[in-house]
Amino acid sequence: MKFEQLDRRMRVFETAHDHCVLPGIHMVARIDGRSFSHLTRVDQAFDAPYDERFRDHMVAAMLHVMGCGFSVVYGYTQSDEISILLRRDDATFGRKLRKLLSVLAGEASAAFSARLGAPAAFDSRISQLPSVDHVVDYFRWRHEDAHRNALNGHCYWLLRRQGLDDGAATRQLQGVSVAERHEMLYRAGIPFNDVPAWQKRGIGARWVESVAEGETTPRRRLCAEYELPMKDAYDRWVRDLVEAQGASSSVGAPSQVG
Ligand SMILES: Nc1nc2c(ncn2[C@@H]2O[C@H](COP(=O)(O)OP(=O)(O)O)[C@@H](O)[C@H]2O)c(=O)[nH]1
Ligand SMILES: [Mg+2]
Repeated sequence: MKFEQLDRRMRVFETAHDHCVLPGIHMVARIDGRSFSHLTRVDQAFDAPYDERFRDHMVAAMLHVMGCGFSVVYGYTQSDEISILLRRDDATFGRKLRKLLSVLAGEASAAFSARLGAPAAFDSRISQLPSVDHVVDYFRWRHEDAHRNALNGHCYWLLRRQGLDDGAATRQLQGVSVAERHEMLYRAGIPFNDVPAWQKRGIGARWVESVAEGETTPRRRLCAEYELPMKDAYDRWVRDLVEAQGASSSVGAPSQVG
């Protein structure tokens, strides 16, 4: 069989089920560390529940993904996950899911591993959201998950530091209300109010246009936000970013990551 014939014959098995995201649908990719419970506790000695080195690797991976050729409106990271909102009209890879999912996971894995100095892998999934309200709800959902993770993580590791093993600490927290968890941390000298915002709310990133020192023309730069607004103010922040994309035509390769 000639190569061209063989190529046509086999290619169909790869592409017959290719799915493309419909035009006009908002796409948010969530890229999540694979077996990071093991990686953070066993393979690498990261501080728990939060480690600034781990946070910095996650932020670096997020900024890398935002700057690697997709048109990204907003990035958000908390724990071992990164959410990426693509521009509504992003047409990278013809909006083919197979390509988007594998390239996003690959880029995040490469960037994180390079920082870590050891192999680490991410998976990815894409929510296809029909309206701006859904996009706002998506980010509120991850934001509230960050808040719950922070409260649970601080309580769990407080008990671990007090000598309980994994099973005992988990059992002790069963049925404990949010108010009681706050009280427990307060009594241990960790008032939840004083826990840094990046732990409770996650970290956002967006493109901003600014003139750097020594330059004259403004450039688009990626800017990470470690003090995100809360609750309804966060909804408005996300909504403004989503709605601003209609007014901006800037798509494509980034100028600089800063
Ligand atoms: N030690 C440590 N662990 C972290 C940090 N951030 C996230 N993790 C861990 O990353 C894991 C993320 O959860 P999940 O994705 O459900 O677990 P996975 O399926 O093992 O990747 C949890 O076990 C977190 O404790 C950190 O700053 N320090
Ligand atoms: Mg994970």
